[in-house]
Amino acid sequence: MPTSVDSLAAAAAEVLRRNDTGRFVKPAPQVYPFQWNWDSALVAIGLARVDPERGRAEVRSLLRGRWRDGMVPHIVFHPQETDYSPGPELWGSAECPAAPHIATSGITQPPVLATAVRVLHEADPDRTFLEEVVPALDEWHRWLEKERSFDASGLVAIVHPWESADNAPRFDAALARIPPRELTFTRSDRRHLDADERPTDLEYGRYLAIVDQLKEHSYRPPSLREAPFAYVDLCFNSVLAAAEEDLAWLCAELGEGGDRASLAATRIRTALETLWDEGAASFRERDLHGEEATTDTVADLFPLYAGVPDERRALKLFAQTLWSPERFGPSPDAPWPVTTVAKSSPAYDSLRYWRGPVWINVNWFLIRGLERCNLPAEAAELRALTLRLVERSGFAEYYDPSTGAALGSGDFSWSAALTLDLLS
Ligand code: 9WN
Repeated sequence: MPTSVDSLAAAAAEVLRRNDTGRFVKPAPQVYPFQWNWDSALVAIGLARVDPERGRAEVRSLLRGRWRDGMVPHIVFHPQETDYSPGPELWGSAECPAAPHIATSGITQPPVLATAVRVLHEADPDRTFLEEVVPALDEWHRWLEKERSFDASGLVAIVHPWESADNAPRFDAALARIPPRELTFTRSDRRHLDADERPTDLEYGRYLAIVDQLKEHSYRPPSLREAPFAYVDLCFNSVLAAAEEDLAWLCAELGEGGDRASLAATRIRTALETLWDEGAASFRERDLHGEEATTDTVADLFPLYAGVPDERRALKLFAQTLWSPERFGPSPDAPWPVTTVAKSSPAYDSLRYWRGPVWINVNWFLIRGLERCNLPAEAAELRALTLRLVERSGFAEYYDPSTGAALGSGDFSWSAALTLDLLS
């Protein structure tokens, strides 16, 4: 394992080079052979540090999968790779009126892309590139506003767990209402990864049942109330608030009015502020269909990333929640932060995917959030521990908070990309 900053950066850049298919950087060498939405945006943020031109190509490549109504899909199935199931056949995007020529999924993912374009532009200004991609970013955000908002607050709902941290326990109650469908294929993740580290077959059956129902309406349910799953995810909304601000910044760079984006950002941030729970020292999210949401997942801390809490709340959230040894912070028996589920929660599982393990992208969002909320020393502490974890265990998809051991896929692109950003 590399030990110095230079060799860590070189190793990270090498992972991105190896995962580069020529058309896009795949999230991982074997497990994820296609182009995923927020993976590509996070990869572009890392590429901004070493090869901005390649970063711009990553953005262009993702936008090739854009739907005619503006949605940027969660997966673009570039044709040359096939070792992933469920693949393009599940989605049948060719049958959907708004779909592009290239096969894609019918749902979206947290909109990090405008932020990535801003990071690229700050690292290496390129006005022509902005002129090319800013209209697409604006259309995607407008699409979210139109298709996914459910009241005047500006908050949006996700319609599938795959639109965020899929098997996080916050979705359990909502998913329990969905009758699972039979798995008619062999899960490709099982060929590469330990079943204890991945969602169960029952969860997969429910994910597929939601897709089936959404597909009946070409992935555009007549209303969110009629969607089988509709959840006001704090990770997604906080990422959107920050992305709207970044889009407004990009519009200003082009000398264009970014009023819509800037107003949207303010509205979402104001709405997020009202979700603060003083007793829990964190924010609270909700299931649009009225079930009690499972709380105490790291999404509750995401409004930090959008700069929502004032200094008092940010400090309280840090001291009593993010850094609390019983909840998400380092403790003697689990010294690696930030856990994706509070250790005090009955749902906490140190091995399984989004149900406890540490993820580098989550830490990166929180580090930016702490900086933004005026807690630079706390941000530096988390950054140092995050880099130490990567140095020790490599660029894993996720990590066991107790041992720091690598879990999921190795050579994971966004872990490498965000290491480059954290080092810069
Ligand atoms: C389903 C690619 C993606 C990430 C998601 C992560 C995982 C896919 C899967 O991998 O999801 O979309 O096969 O489980 O949950 O965040 O974008 O890295």
